[in-house]
Amino acid sequence: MSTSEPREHELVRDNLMSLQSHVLAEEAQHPSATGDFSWIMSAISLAGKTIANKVRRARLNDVLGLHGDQNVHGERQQKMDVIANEIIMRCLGDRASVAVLASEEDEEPTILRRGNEGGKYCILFDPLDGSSNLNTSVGVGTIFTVLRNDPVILDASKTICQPGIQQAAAGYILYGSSTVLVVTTGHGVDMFVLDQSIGSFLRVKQGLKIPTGNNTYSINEAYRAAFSPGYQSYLDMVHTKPYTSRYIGSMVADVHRTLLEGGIFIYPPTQKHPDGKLRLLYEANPMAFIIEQAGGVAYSGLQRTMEIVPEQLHQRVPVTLGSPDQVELLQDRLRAEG
Ligand code: P6P
Repeated sequence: MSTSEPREHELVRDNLMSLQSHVLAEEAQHPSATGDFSWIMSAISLAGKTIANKVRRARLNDVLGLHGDQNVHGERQQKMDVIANEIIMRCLGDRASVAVLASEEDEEPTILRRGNEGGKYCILFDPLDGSSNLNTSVGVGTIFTVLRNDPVILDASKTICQPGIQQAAAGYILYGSSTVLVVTTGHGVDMFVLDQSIGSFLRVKQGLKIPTGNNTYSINEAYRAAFSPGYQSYLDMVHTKPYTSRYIGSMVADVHRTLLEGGIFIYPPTQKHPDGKLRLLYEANPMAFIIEQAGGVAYSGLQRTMEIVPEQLHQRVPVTLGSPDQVELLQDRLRAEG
């Protein structure tokens, strides 16, 4: 190599990149960026680190178990649901770029700024999805989506009812054997792992792509009797082929495995939840955004999840997401048998 050519050190290709550096580098690529979004990711990162610490110490701090009240949906609320919700509200609440916050734990959105008071973004989140698994140390997670605020619409509940295709960003933080943050801003999917020794999320994967060819399906078969014929026919099919079943019962953990290894995750309509159990705005849509950005597909029944026009904040939908080759096998049955 001539001395005039720039010398690329082998470590330069694989430099050490924190979430903060990554977000600032992304921001620098968009001259019109104002830094507002960077502030939001900074707040989400702080909330994730704080919740991770609380989750790991939950039994030691005696904050496992039920909070006592029911949440707004009449579901049993875990103490940690309340703690995680408060942490996120405190981390995001003072960011000038936030207009509206909406949580699974709160009936109504929290309006921080409206009209010309500023606030470019609305953040919707499930603060601790799968929290009922905490007492057995199963992976749980925070799911979030970032929507653009429309200051003309003064009714926050209308502003946040945007179809998933309008998401500005989405992600989740999995509190598992490691604390993993996965995020997309519509330009691919990036993955970070929390290095607790330095308190920083470090980038470990860029441009994640969901694998194909993995015959793994993830569904709670206990509800099979309530599934429509198409789902039952799909299950009959996979039972006759070399498939593996993996179901953790914590959406963030099940989707994260599906994203990294391929396969399909399914939560169909059931007798107890005829519209499906999972929430469109702050569970199905953010996960669908990530999976699609990674080259996968996401449906609610036969409809693309991200094209559903939401009617209310806590709306539930069926969820089918994963590798295109796997999802198509189910969609075929739903089209043929309903
Ligand atoms: P089921 C956890 O309670 C949750 O909301 C999701 O994280 C998970 O995918 C689903 O419910 C599990 O529901 O009915 O199989 O226990």
